[in-house]
Formats: sequence, structure tokens, C-alpha cells
Amino acid sequence: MPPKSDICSDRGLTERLRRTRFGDLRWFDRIDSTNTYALDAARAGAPEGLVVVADEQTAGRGRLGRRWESPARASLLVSVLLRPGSPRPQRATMATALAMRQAIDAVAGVDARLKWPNDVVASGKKLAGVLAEADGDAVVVGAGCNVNWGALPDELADTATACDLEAGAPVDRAELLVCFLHALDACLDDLQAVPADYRAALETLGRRVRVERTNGDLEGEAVDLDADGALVVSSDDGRRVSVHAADVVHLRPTDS
Ligand code: BT5
Repeated sequence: MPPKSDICSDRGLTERLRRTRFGDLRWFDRIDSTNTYALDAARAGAPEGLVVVADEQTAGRGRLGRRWESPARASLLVSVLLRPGSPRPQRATMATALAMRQAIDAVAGVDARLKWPNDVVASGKKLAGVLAEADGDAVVVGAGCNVNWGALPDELADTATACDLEAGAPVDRAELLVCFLHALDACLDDLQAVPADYRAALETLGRRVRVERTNGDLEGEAVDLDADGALVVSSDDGRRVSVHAADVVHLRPTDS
């Protein structure tokens, strides 16, 4: 499928990214998954800096093969290819979530927060999700941000939100993209600062949580984030557990 180059040139997006590491922007009308495209390109030897954007995905995915939903043109769906010297997936996820949060604040005026391990949230609902995947020395990190949804479908209404719903006005996806890539570029230039910045924006810390793991659920208080990005939970049965991969539900203090 040929890249949709008109959007890039019409808005001068490539020119606006000239000072960043993101020198190859490919924007598609429709694609299976921007992460799949970028991983295929990585296997074929593409260098760091490839950015893949789509108006619509036919097989957008989240973690563990879950579906990532979006009507056409309602979301920013973007993946970037990073190469060695590039962060490990966990750090790439943190940097990407931080950059998306910063872009949402700058472009939509929405003060979003982060939810461990891979969400950007507003009003307690998911506004964006991040998926980092490694292949050899390459890391592809993708983000889906709900931008102009108008109304949410029933199945997402309780758990998701969108920039337009939070801001009360439509939000420009191309501006959000440019701002996101500038913010991500800066995060990647200063990876040492990422964990502390991520921690400061993390809504999960200090919350009662249910951690849903393949080897069983755990309830307790999220008390810390360790150097590897693992969530440290003080469990109700008195243990201190480092959680590396899981889903987390923020509970109200009274939930049990
Ligand atoms: C994620 O997974 O949150 C990672 C999402 C990454 C999507 C981007 S889009 C560009 C790039 N190309 C891809 O193919 N993927 C990346 P996870 O934490 O597993 O959350 C998935 C769950 O979120 C689903 O099972 C739904 O419950 C919910 N969900 C699906 N679509 C959503 C949406 N638009 N907004 C909020 N929640 C959604």
C-alpha cells in the first residue's frame, strides 16, 4: 500500500520534524497495524527514525493480542522505529506515554495522567495506550490516542475517553503528532530523566489496586516504581511484590 504522502506534504510535517530523529514519515489512509508495518520495515533493515501513521487500522492491537479500536480518522495511530542505543521496551513505553501526555496537554489543553503500565488517562478513563515490541536490535513503539470521537461506542463508554470529549472541542491530529514526536525525541535524548518524570505523572502510585496477572490477581496499595519500571505493590497479605507485567485496576479506597 503506498504511503499517503499528501497529508505529510500538505501540512509540511516532514519539514517540521527536520530537527528530530524522525526523518521518514509515512501516513496511510488504511493499514492493518502501524506496529506491524514498522516491525516488517525493521526486519527489512529500515533505520531508526521511521514513523508510521494511519487514519484507520484493520487489525490494530493492544497487548496480549487484544484489539485496539478506532473509527476512521478519530484517533492518532502512530508507531516509531528505534534502533540500538534505543531503550528497552519498558523504558520506551514510559517515554512514549510521557510524550503523548505532554502533547495532549500542549495541543488539547487536557491535563492527562499516566496509569501503569501503558495508559494515558483523563477523568479516570483511558485516553491513549502504548504498545512496545522488540525484534532483534529494533524496538517499535506504537501509541493509539483517541482524538475526535464525538461519542464513545457502548463497549468503551465506561472505560475510555477522547481528547475532544475532555477538551470540549475538536483537536488537530497532525498538530498532536508533531508535538508528540518532538516530545518523544526529547525524552529519547534524555532517557535518564524518564523514570522520574514518569513516576511524577503516575496516577497509580498511592492507589489501592487490583493487579491482574496470568499467575493470579493481587490486591493492595501501589507504593513505588523500581528502577526497571516495575510496580511495587504492598499486598493486603503483607508482602511487597514487584510486578513487571500485568493489568492494573485502580480501586476506590472502599472497594474490596
Ligand atoms: C494498549 O493495549 O493499550 C496498547 C494500544 C496500542 C495501540 C496502538 S495504535 C498504533 C499501534 N499499532 C497497533 O496495532 N497498536 C498500536 P492494552 O493495554 O492491552 O489495552 C487494550 C484494551 O483497551 C482492549 O482490550 C480494550 O478493552 C481497550 N480498548 C480498545 N480500544 C480502545 C480505545 N480506542 N480506547 C480505550 N480503550 C480501548
